Amino acid sequence: MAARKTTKKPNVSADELKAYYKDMLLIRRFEEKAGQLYGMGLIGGFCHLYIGQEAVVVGLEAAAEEGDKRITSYRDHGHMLACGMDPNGVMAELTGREGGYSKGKGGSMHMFSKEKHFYGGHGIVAAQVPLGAGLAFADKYKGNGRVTFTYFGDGAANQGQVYETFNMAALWDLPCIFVIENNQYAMGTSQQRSTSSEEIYERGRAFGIPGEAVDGMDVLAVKAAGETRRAHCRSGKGPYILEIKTYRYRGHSMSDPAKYRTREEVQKMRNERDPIEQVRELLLTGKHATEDDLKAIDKEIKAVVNESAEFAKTAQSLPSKSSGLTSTPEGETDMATEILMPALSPTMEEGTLAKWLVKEGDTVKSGDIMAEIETDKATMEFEAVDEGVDRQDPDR
Ligand SMILES: Cc1ncc(C[n+]2csc(CCOP(=O)(O)OP(=O)(O)O)c2C)c(N)n1
Ligand SMILES: [Mg+2]
Repeated sequence: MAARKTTKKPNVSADELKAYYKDMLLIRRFEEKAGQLYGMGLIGGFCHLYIGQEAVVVGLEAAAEEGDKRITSYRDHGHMLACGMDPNGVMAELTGREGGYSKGKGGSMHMFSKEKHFYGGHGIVAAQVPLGAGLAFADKYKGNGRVTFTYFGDGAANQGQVYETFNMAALWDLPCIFVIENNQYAMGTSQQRSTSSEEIYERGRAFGIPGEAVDGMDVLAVKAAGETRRAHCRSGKGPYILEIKTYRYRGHSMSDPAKYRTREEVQKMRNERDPIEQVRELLLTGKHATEDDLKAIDKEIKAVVNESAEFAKTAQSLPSKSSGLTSTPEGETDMATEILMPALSPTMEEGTLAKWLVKEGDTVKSGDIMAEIETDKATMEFEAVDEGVDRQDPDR
């Protein structure tokens, strides 16, 4: 049984690198837009963003082959986009529209695509793990050589049904890669506080399932591990555990002010380990792309995401409440974007502006924290939804 860390990186072409850059950027921009629509009251219910974790799903999708299956938790928008589901259909589902993947009745956590072999979107922690083994069982039974990618979190890895599943998957040599997306937190609980052993990939040892840890901020490392372990499963050797060490930049869900960790911790990860920036660097230093090429890709991705948001808004517009905060792209005063207080629950609609974290006139980037609002339930943070100049209008 092998239980070790991988550092191997594949040789990769410029086209492949560009494809990963694009795929990760699509997820990042899509999620930022989803956060923005949530803040505007256009998305209801829970919404768990995947920002920071993009390399996990993009790397594994690069290793997957036609007909392979995937199943995951509620933090699922990235998985849908990476396996080729239509951004318009995903965004429209978030806003509860007829054109959404579940006709607007499933929302963020409940979307499926038989065509793309995406089996959800599951809100009950770890519930997708036995289902993933079931999908793999079906493929083994049919003898079609397909592999199932069963994703779950570090928190879910402490659930009993995961180990019942490991037992059966090992017993029947199921072609299943158990992908533990270890983003270091389960809601507000850090891995150190919730998990007895640091190396979750070793948890298959009792069942004879090998595992390894992978750097989840490095899309090439993820792809390499995915390819090798897919071949393991395909060759009839049974399941494999990939613990992919990653990080989520946002709170657990849109209503989480993330007070259990410092802003510096998040910022350090963003500055030093960002998966998209790493590929950007490889593209530029390897002279595979120029700054202008990358700007053109950015523009293309923004257009796709803006179109999905337009599509998601066209069926009908929902009422939204203004907080009076605006962010204006530099030099374009006719394009102010209102930033609206995200609802924490159906009864939490009011709050007090506790403090501004930027000054009037400051330039902000998408994702920067701009202000804190105190409500009777929690302290909320406002994030900039686009790049621009902060305008604080007290009369609104
Ligand atoms: C059976 C069950 N228990 C508790 C919850 C509440 N809950 C939702 S997400 C979550 C944390 C899961 O964390 P993790 O598996 O690390 O996934 P992440 O959110 O980090 O992607 C909990 C406890 C739930 N949805 N289902
Ligand atoms: Mg987690």
